[in-house]
Amino acid sequence: MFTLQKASQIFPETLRADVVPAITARFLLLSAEDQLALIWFAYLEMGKTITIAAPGAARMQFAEGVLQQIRGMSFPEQSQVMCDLANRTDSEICRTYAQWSVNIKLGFWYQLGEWMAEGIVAPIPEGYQLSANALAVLDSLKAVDQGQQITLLRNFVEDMGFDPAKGLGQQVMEPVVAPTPEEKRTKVFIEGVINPTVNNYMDLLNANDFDELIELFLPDGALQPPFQKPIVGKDAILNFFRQDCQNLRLLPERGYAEPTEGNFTQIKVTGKVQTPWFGAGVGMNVAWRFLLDPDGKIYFVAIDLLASPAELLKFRR
Ligand code: ECH
Repeated sequence: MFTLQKASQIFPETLRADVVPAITARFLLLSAEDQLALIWFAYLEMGKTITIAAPGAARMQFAEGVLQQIRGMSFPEQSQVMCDLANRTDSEICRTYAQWSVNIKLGFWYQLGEWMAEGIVAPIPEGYQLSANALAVLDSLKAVDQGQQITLLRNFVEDMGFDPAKGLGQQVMEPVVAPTPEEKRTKVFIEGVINPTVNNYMDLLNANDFDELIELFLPDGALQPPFQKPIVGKDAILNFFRQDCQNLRLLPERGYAEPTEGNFTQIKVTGKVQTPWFGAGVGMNVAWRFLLDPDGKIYFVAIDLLASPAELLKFRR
């Protein structure tokens, strides 16, 4: 029988973008000042080719109080708050920040970035010199593809702040959007795979229909997001969908299904994913590795960020 551990190893030939955790680890060794300046330089550089969408009001309302508080501070105080966030100092603002869902955190930094550019919030000091290590990390970041770059930025932002409960505390998230009305939904076509569960998974996630989507999973089913531990059980997965997966665009391209032990089926699909933050501007190359039970329910699905576009075509035979 399959265990979670064993399930997570299906399709072992899939090459993930391991540069992401590698660069993240090097980034975390830098000083807070270097971290903030590096993100600023990376953000400016990326802004030349991709445009970030301004977050909606629904998302921003939760960060509004802290943002206004920061806006009212002197430049040195503002710089201190930003360094505290990067240093994960135990402070009021750092604790509040840690409770926000990742999209609220990104919206918060988006606003600070706007205010830094407008001179309302302390900028990175003019002529700031990155340390040699920070320069090397910035170079590595610039060398990876855009899907990997935005994943790195998101990781950096997600890890800031002070969380005494280490992610187990109450999370503040933006309101859940209504599912797309039936007549406006689209259907994906996956070359090489005709499987109702897999197609429904893609279509329901694209329609933000999380209540139906979760019914595709077994009660002890698991979902493993890129570079994370599996999320186990329907409640936890549904919570993750509502919090992290609104308005994603899944564009699966092709796949391969094969029977495996115990009448289970393993299916690998590759394609692209777009985030609402960058829309069609950034297509992340991903693989979905599904393990379905004999009734077609999802026991396990992993989403991997692929090392290179060549991985989109790699299927073991
Ligand atoms: C400034 C300087 C000071 C410090 C900071 C600054 C601001 C930085 C800002 C950064 C903004 C970054 C953003 C990044 C967004 C990244 C989004 C990503 C989304 C990936 C989603 C995927 C989804 C995959 C999934 C699939 C499933 O089937 C199941 C669910 C799921 C400059 C001020 C900090 C503003 C906006 C990478 C891959 C396909 C697993 C979710």
